[in-house]
Amino acid sequence: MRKPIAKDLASFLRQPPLPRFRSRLHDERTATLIGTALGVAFATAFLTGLISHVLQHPPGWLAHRLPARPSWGYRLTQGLHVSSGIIAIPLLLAKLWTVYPKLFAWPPLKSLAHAVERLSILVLVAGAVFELATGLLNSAQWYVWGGQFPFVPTHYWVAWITVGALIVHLGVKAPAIARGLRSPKTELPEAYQQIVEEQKQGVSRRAFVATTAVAAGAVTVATVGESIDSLRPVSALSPRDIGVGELGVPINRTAGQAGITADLVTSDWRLQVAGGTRPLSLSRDELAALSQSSATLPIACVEGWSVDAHWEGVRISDLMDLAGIPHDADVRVFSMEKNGAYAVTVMERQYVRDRAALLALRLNGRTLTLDHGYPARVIVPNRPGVLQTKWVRRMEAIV
Ligand SMILES: Nc1nc2c(c(=O)[nH]1)N[C@H]1C(S)=C(S)[C@@H](COP(=O)(O)O)O[C@H]1N2
Ligand SMILES: [Mo]
Repeated sequence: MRKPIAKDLASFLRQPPLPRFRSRLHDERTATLIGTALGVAFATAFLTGLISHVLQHPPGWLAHRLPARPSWGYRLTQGLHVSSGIIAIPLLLAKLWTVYPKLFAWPPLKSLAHAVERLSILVLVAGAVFELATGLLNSAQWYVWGGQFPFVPTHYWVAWITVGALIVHLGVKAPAIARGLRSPKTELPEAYQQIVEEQKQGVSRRAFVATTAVAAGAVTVATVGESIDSLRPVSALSPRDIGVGELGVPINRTAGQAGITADLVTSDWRLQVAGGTRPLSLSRDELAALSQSSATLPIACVEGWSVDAHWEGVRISDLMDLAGIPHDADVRVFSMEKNGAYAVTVMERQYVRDRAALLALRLNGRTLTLDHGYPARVIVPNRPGVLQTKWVRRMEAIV
């Protein structure tokens, strides 16, 4: 009596009745085509993410080598970072759909190498989903994780883990990728030839790849207007609308959110410039009476939006000279803000001494508004928005 059951079980285990997938949409070529586009998007997001990380948290050996030019450098790389992440979303969905039949592969683990491969894919998919989801939510300023985990270091370290898994994946899949990249016309295996005919009724690979490309293009056009002004009218889905905001510039954190109230910046506000041979304490009128400079520089937020603006104020280099601060000094900038992550920032000497770097008093032809950093704020070329300190009260040479 027992034997047949054991036999059945054995044959069941050898070949369980799992679904079979024969469509070309799940084959190596489709996976490779979509995977290549996804790989390019991930590589772009990773490299531009590294740039952003280094600019915000420069390691000591690099701190003085980061260039203050071109002034639009960070605007470009961070725009690319956010758009490559957004374009990766439809690409990742298409890729997962293409390869999900592998979930039903049998046996699930053939060897140690196979186990490592599957584990790397698990890490890769989980990491990719995490990065794209947190990045998208962050660009929309929807901080759903609250105090659960800090976005910046988590997004940064998960990126490394994901890229590590991606490299393992590419190594393991190199032969399949090579096959997938070859022209299918010359390489059609026979068994495959036979099912091509019966598959012709379904969605063709070309249609699937084209649909994916259209979806990827559409999300890009619909969002990239937050950093390319001329595309604003068609960018209905931008995480941020750069048209909203006082004086033609959006506001990432308002004075209210930063705890800055109008009565904090009454007439007794003074700017302190310390650490040099001639410490300064200047009222806003005194700052405005100094020689004024102007510059057209973008605010490029790490969250993706960016916009060019015309700034007027005192050249930071002039101010440092006036205070007797040496040319090779880095400067610490203090905001009136008490507890924010950007209340105190460091400005390395190459930014301090750039001729376009300003302690701005005016924006787009008007006095700064409180939300834009009145009475005075920093604007420096090629730096992330988070370092463009608002409501400055003190600048101090680091000696
Ligand atoms: N003191 C202080 N400065 C700050 C911030 C802040 O939270 N506190 N936010 C920064 C961020 S994230 C950006 S993008 C820019 C935006 O400047 P804006 O609000 O004038 O557009 O200000 C920066 N300066
Ligand atoms: Mo920002």
